[in-house]
Amino acid sequence: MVSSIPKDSQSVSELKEFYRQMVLIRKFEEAAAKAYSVGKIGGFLHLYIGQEAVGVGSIAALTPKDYIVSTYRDHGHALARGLSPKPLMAELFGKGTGISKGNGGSMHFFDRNAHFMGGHGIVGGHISLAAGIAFASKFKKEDSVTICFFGEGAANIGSFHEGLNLAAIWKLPVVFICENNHYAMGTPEYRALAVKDVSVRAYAYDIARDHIEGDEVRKVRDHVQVAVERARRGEGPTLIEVSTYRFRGHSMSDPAKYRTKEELEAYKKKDPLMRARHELELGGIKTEELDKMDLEIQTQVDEAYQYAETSPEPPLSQLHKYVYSEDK
Ligand SMILES: Cc1ncc(C[n+]2csc(CCOP(=O)(O)OP(=O)(O)O)c2C)c(N)n1
Repeated sequence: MVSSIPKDSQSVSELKEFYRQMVLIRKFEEAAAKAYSVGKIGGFLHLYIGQEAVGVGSIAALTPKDYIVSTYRDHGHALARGLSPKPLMAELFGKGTGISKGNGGSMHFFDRNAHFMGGHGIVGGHISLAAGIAFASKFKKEDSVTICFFGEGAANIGSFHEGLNLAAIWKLPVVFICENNHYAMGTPEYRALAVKDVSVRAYAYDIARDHIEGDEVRKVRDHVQVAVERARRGEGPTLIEVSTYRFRGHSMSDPAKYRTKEELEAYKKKDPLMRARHELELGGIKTEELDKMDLEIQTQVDEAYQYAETSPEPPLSQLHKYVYSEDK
């Protein structure tokens, strides 16, 4: 691991904030996994553990007026956007205090005020929705950029190509971020993907491209920032592939037998949290301070868990609400 040491106090405090967000995501998801295994969470639960630096670094390049469109693996993106862990955990528990009022669950976090436009369960379907959101903000002259996260499996879906084509033609302010964790459920990328690097598909639409390793949070932010600024200047979309790895199975029901222990251990050596922690220590932050931070975040997660557990179920009368738009 080649470490890049934060050079000044501003870089140290920035990295500290990124570390805090990444630890929050990890501890939030560890708590969620525990709740799932004792039956407190139903439906699906896809964990982001191992990929934290991608969401945190990318979202750090945005302003509050920018939009985020995510997949079913959306917990990390929502937390990096600054959404409170309490309504997010309550959503996992299907409670009425959840961010989507308990109607959506893990895959469907949504917060319009925070410009967090889901949480989507259909692989790749949301990529053309992101192009639509970018079109709307361009049309309304909002000066907002949309970023859209998806996996390498989604890059083989028709909606990926439709979304990129329209975004290119209309020079939409959108950044497509492919989080290549090398497996689509149990399918390794080489069995399903015709290219070795998804970002080369940008050539087919004559748009900008980039490729980054996803274990260094500040590097991810720097690269995504270039693309976000390009989009904001009206110069159109970028397709970025970020190479990353999920440490857990595809979802909680997947024991991940299709990959070797050795492969997993090799990627764990590139854990983005470990890297950030190491760089902070090299930048002069004491281990005790980082341990204290970890403990404070654990308390925040424990409180979110408690909030979710003790929150009421949504009322039965809500069952058909929020399904179709209603007269105001
Ligand atoms: C259109 C569609 N086909 C299949 C599925 C089932 N499915 C859910 S996740 C997934 C794998 C997607 O992998 P990838 O896009 O690489 O994202 P990752 O899960 O690795 O983050 C599949 C096939 C689905 N939800 N939607």
